[in-house]
Amino acid sequence: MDALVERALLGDPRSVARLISLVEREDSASADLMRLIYPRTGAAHTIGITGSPGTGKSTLAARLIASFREAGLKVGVIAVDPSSPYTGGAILGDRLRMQDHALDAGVFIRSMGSRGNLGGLSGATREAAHVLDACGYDIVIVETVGVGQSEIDVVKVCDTVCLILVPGLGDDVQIMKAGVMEVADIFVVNKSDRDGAGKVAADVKVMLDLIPEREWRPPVSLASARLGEGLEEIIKNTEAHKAYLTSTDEGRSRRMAKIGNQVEEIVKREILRRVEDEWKNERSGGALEDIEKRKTDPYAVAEALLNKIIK
Ligand SMILES: Nc1nc2c(ncn2[C@@H]2O[C@H](COP(=O)(O)OP(=O)(O)O)[C@@H](O)[C@H]2O)c(=O)[nH]1
Ligand SMILES: [Mg+2]
Repeated sequence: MDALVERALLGDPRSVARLISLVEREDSASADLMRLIYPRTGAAHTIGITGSPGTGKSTLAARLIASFREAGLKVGVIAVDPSSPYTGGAILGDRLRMQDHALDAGVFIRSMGSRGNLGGLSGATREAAHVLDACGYDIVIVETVGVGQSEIDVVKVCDTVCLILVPGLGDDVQIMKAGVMEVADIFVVNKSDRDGAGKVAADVKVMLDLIPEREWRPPVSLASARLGEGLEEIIKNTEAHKAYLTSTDEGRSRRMAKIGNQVEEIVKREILRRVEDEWKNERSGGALEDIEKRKTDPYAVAEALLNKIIK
């Protein structure tokens, strides 16, 4: 693995891709890899882009990639959205968007499936982001559909969460969707080339007024990813949020909370992994039959299993 890591750290895209495949497997090799690369992380700015399907996340991501590239930054993209045009590393669907970047060595695009089973997707996604960070990508964009809890968990791993809203989707539904609102650091009302974008932005601001005042008040801006409008403001807002995270006490305590959360998640995932392994053994050893015959009971079996995994 060391040679592979070395090549990846030097920026070889194929080695980077292999490391990400490794973290996707969620086995113990992934933990070993993280120990190797974690000291090299910390420089990247990880930006989560979330919002309902069709709000323009991929289109906006492609625009942002172009802007960051113009600024000379290397960009990694993790798409946790099965419908993203870059599914499978290939450019599908709306072919126009990503192909400009497909041949650019400063851009690495990877899509991650939703097959993670140990505590959802967020672990593998975070580790993939760590890989990109360590391998020299200055910006890591994580695109995900803002629909279930697991997607919210995915964006939570990012430094800055950008929620995309659009006019005409039934604002109450999109805005009030439990959980997403609370994790958003930046709001973007996309498709400003359509009617009603200003109204959505005004509604969001009213709603933000109801949230207890914090040092960071999420900015709300209008954009048209299709026309390439409003990008400077989004980038300015992400930079301001990054500065807040690194230079204020509140930002620091939010970063610390995320680190604590990460440790907890790693522990939970590891416990789940061990439970699954051990339970497989017990089952093939006849534990279910023994319970059925009342030779033992579910509680005793569970306790024996717990004793075995907590070594
Ligand atoms: N009118 C308009 N359409 C847009 C804009 N941004 C994206 N779209 C279109 O919205 C559709 C969904 O975009 P996509 O980026 O795939 O959304 P995602 O599902 O959130 O990733 C596509 O047909 C885009 O061309 C915009 O700013 N204005
Ligand atoms: Mg998409």
